[in-house]
Amino acid sequence: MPCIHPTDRIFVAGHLGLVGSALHRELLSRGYSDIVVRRRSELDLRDDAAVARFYAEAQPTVVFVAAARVGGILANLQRGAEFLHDNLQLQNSVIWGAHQAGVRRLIFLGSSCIYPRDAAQPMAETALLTGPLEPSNRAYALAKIAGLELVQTLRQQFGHDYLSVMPTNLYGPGDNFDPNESHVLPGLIRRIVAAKREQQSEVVVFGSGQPRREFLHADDCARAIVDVAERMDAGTLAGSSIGRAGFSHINIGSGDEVSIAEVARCIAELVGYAGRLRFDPSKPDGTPRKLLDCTLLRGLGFRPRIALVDGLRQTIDWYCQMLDQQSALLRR
Ligand code: GFB
Repeated sequence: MPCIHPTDRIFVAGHLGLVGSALHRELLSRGYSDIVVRRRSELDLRDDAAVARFYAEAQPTVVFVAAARVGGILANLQRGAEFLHDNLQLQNSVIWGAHQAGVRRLIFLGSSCIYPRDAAQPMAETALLTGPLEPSNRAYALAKIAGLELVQTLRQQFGHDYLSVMPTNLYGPGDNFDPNESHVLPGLIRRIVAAKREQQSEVVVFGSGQPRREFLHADDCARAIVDVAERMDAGTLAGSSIGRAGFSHINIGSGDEVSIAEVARCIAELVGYAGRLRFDPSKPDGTPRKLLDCTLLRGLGFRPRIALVDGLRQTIDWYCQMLDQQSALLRR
C-alpha cells in the first residue's frame, strides 16, 4: 500500500519558501490534486490555537512541515533567540496539532546543521547527538533537534507514521537574496552580479573560503522528499539499519561538495565577472564541512538530476531577470 494515496488531502506548511514551493510543484506534478496551503497572513503557524482551528476545518490527512525561520550564518548569529523560539513554537503547533487532529502521515524537514560540528564525514543519520554543535547555528539546530525528537516520540508512543528528513544546504530560483538573511549562494550571486554590473574591482567573500559545503537544488530536494514520503513508512524505516539504531530521520544530499572559494569562483565565471575575490577572515567560517551520508536515500533509488553548475546558472539567470524586471518597473 502506498504511503500517500491520490485521495489524501495534503497540507504543505511553508509553501512559499524555497523548498516548500518546490515541494508544492513536485506534488502537483505527481498528480496529487488535493493540496491545502495557507499564506502567513492567513495562518500564523506559531499560534497553536489558530493551527488547531485550521486542522479542524481543513482536515488534512498528510502534512509536510517545510515552514521554518531560516537564514544564513550571519542571521543565525545575530538572531539566535528568534531562530530558537519561532521554530520551536511553529514545530510544536504544527506537529503536535497534527497528532491531536489525527493526521495520518507527517514529514518534518530539518537541516544538516543538526549534526555535531566535528562529526566524521560523510555524516550518517547515527551521528546525531554524538558531539557538540557548531556555535554559529546552535539555536536553530537545537530547535530542529527538538522537532526531530517530537516526531520520533510521537511515532514510538502512538505508532504514528511520522518521519523527519534532513536536507543539506539548498539553493535555487526563489531563494532569499536579502544581504542580511541569505545563505552563501544567493549572497554571493547578489554581490557578484552587482560587482559586474557596477564594474567594481573586487567582491568580498565571507570567511577563509576553506569551509566545504554540499549543495542540493531545491527541485531535487523536493523529489527526494516526495520519494521518501511515498515509499518509506515508519515500519520500513524501523526495519532499516538507521531505524534499528533508534533513529527516525533520513539524510537528503547530493554528494556535490565544494569549498566556498571554489563555488565563489564558479559563480564569478558564470556571471562573467573578472574582478578579484577578497576573502574576509573577520567573518565567521562556521562548520568546516557538512557532507551527508545518503546511503539510505540512495537505497530508495534517488539520484539528484541537477548538477551544481547547471543549478547555479539557472539561479543566476532567474536572479538577473528578476533584477531587470524590478528596474523596468521603477523606470515606468
Ligand atoms: O550558507 P551559509 O550562511 O550557511 O554559509 P552555513 C556557508 C559558508 O559560506 C560560511 C561562507 O563559511 C560563510 O562564511 N560565505 C561566504 C557566506 N560568503 C558568504 C555570503 O555572502 N553569505 C553567507 N551567508 N555566507 C547555515 C546555518 O550554515 O546553513 C543554518 O546557519 C542552516 O542554520 C543552513 O542550517 C543550511 O552552511 O554555514
